[in-house]
Amino acid sequence: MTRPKVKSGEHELLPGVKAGDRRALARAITLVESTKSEDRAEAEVLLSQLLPLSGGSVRLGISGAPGAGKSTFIEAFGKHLTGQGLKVGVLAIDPTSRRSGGSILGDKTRMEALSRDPGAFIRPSPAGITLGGVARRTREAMLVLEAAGFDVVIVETVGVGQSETEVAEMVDVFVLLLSPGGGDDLQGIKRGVMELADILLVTKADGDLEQAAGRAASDYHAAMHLMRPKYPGLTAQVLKVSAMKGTGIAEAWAAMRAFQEGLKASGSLARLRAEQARRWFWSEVQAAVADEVAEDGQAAQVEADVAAGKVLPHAAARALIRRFRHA
Ligand SMILES: Nc1nc2c(ncn2[C@@H]2O[C@H](COP(=O)(O)OP(=O)(O)O)[C@@H](O)[C@H]2O)c(=O)[nH]1
Ligand SMILES: [Mg+2]
Repeated sequence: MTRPKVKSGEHELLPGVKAGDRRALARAITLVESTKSEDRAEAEVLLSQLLPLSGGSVRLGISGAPGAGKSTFIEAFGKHLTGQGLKVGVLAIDPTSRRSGGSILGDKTRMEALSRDPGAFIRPSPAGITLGGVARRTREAMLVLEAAGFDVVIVETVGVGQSETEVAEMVDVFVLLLSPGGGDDLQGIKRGVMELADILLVTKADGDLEQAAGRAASDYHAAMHLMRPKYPGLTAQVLKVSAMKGTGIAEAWAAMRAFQEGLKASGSLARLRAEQARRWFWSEVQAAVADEVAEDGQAAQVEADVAAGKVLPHAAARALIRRFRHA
């Protein structure tokens, strides 16, 4: 294959992505997910051409413990949005899917209607990507979807690990789904994840679970008032939804949109996105420096010395960088 695929300055996937062509979108995302260095160079050409077209989406993070009802909710919510003529992209981050092997399949069957919807584009987690690679891949895939004119981009993550913080750092509105009757320990959801939430949705507010959902909603409402708000004076809203009955979905969307609009009107959105871009930049600097240094012949020996307790990591890192800079 000849690379990069650029004709008269334009990447060959650019027109297709701009037109929202699904094949072009899928290929573009595969390209940005690739870790091969020749693909990386090509991805950077494409991404730099997409960047001026990006930024127009409502960026939503949706998190919650396994079983909280994320897939079912996203399907109903996505259909609600496409029903209004909006284009919806869904990017999944699921570090557990590689181990259990089951969740992607589950998501696929549950989001079947949405994945067939011409107004929606669903991209499951790629297999074999490192957690460190997840953030970049997702941000860049988000950029591709934005450039393609998607109105809403949803990043779905499982509420069990550090990926929540990473997702909260790339979206405008972070939504946490909690199922009723999850128990006192907040269903294994860490307090830290609760603190990231801009909006809490108590799921499965139907049938036998309806009462429990009401109780859970008041408990969470009380709990959120005891937490330090993410934005001064702005306590996270708690709403009840039933993806099964389709209730609360429109209200949830109204709350998310109002939240994002509020951030926009106050200038907070521009500041938030600028801060996110700054942090992303510095994490890329760290990753790039680490990559370069790891290739240095001395690095393995210094690492072994650190592991053996002969030298402290901080001192070893500084010494290695110094040597590297003068090389
Ligand atoms: N009663 C009820 N059950 C639901 C609802 N949403 C999801 N569930 C059930 O909860 C379970 C987990 O849902 P799923 O969407 O796969 O959760 P995820 O792991 O967070 O993606 C499934 O058995 C769903 O059928 C709902 O609105 N009402
Ligand atoms: Mg799921």
